[in-house]
Amino acid sequence: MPKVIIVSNRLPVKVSKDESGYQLSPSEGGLATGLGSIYKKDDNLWIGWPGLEVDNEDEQKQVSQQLQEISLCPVFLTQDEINRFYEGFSNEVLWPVFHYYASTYAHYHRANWEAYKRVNQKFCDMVLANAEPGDTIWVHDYQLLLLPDLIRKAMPDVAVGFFLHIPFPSHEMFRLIPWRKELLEGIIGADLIGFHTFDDVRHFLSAVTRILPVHASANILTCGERSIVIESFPMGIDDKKYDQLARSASVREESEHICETFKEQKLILSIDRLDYSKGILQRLQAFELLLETHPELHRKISLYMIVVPSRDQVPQYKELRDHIDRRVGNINARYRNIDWSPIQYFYQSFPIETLSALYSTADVCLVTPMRDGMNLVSKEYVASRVQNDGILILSEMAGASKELIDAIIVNPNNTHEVRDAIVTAINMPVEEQRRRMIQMRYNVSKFNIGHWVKIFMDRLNEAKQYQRSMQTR
Ligand code: GDG
Repeated sequence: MPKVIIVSNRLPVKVSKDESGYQLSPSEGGLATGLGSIYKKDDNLWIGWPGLEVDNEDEQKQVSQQLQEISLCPVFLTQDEINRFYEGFSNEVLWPVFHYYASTYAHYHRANWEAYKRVNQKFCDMVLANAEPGDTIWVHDYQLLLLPDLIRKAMPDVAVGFFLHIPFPSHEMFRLIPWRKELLEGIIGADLIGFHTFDDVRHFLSAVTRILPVHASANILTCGERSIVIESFPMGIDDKKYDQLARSASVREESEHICETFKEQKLILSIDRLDYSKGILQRLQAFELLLETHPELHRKISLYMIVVPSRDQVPQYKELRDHIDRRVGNINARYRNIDWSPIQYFYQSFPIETLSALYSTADVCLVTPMRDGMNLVSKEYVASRVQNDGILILSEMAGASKELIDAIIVNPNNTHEVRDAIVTAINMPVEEQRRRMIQMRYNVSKFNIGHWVKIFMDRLNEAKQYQRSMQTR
């Protein structure tokens, strides 16, 4: 029976080591939940890096066996590969360029590019060791752009799908990368290429038709004998999980405690991974402007800001963290008084129950990335608002803004506009909040993660069947 193989840089599991050996704890992320319906079935599997270095062969065998029991298959990476393929190329070329930060943060080192190629080949070898003709392979994200073509060349009779979780930049930005041609050749090895938004599709088509000898008609790319389908598939979340969490007794108890702590204040929530693309410093600037120009709001609002540690061994991220620390310190030092601090700042990760309690309690959720493929936090906030109230302020640069049109949409670079949006939000009548929230909840629930997985897989099967019918003509 044909299998489905999911391939992503990271496996959906946290692997840690203690005295009794390796411990596995499943990831709670949305992607892991959504794809759980696939990789846990029949002989299907998920291939990826387990997230820690295991250099001893016996230990690698032991970890592989443990992972195999839960349908996961590890690709082990050395420290040098992690430094060059992951940090050096994925995070210091592709991430900044794709988020429009090329001139500030991109570093083009040939040795890192060579490592990127080698590691994509390593993933390919693992796919080939497990795949058979007729199988379906779904490759995820910017760390594996070369993989679709490597797989297709070695095993033409499999269906290959590719989905990019981050934005695809305009051609003018993409063309800066010295290895742009090779990257595009890698991606178009897939039979179906998916992005979060129609803008990403447009940018991709524009780049690929300028750089490679291919032809595009609507969303179909023709490359020699092959036809490749390019489409947008906006990713959803596990809405029911957030709805149920928000209604659970333990989360309600935690919410009551938060309400009590911030009584008589409007609570504004912000949650991001530490990243320059998330617009954290610009958000703080808008909040400071609010405090400066609206003294009547002092003691009446609090910004609850969670920044989840990420890539903080990389110098640019460490620097960003220091800037955030300083800025928060300055704002609090300037405006706080004995019984009120304008910003509650946490540089740590919280259990999902605490996130749920914050989502359900916060009057406003402030999501203002400078650029974001989708942004799941905005959807999780909506799914948690079981009373149909609350206001989402959302950056127009997040993919989610194309769907959550009942949010207050802002340009995150416009500090005055973000400041005004906060004022509008905290004064918004409940009927207006409900009208907007009901619409957004409908959207988040209808186009949830299950729907996303289903339409991508259905479309991939159709695309491959079309390919086969063209070849047998
Ligand atoms: C990439 C793209 C795209 C956050 N803090 C905690 C925690 N989180 C969880 C959230 C959410 C996830 O992390 C963050 O997802 P985002 O979508 O907001 O952002 P990225 O991590 O940058 O994801 C993005 C996504 O891929 C999917 O395609 O939307 O554009 O950049 O789920 O809930 N989870 C826990 N504790 C925390 O403190 N447990």
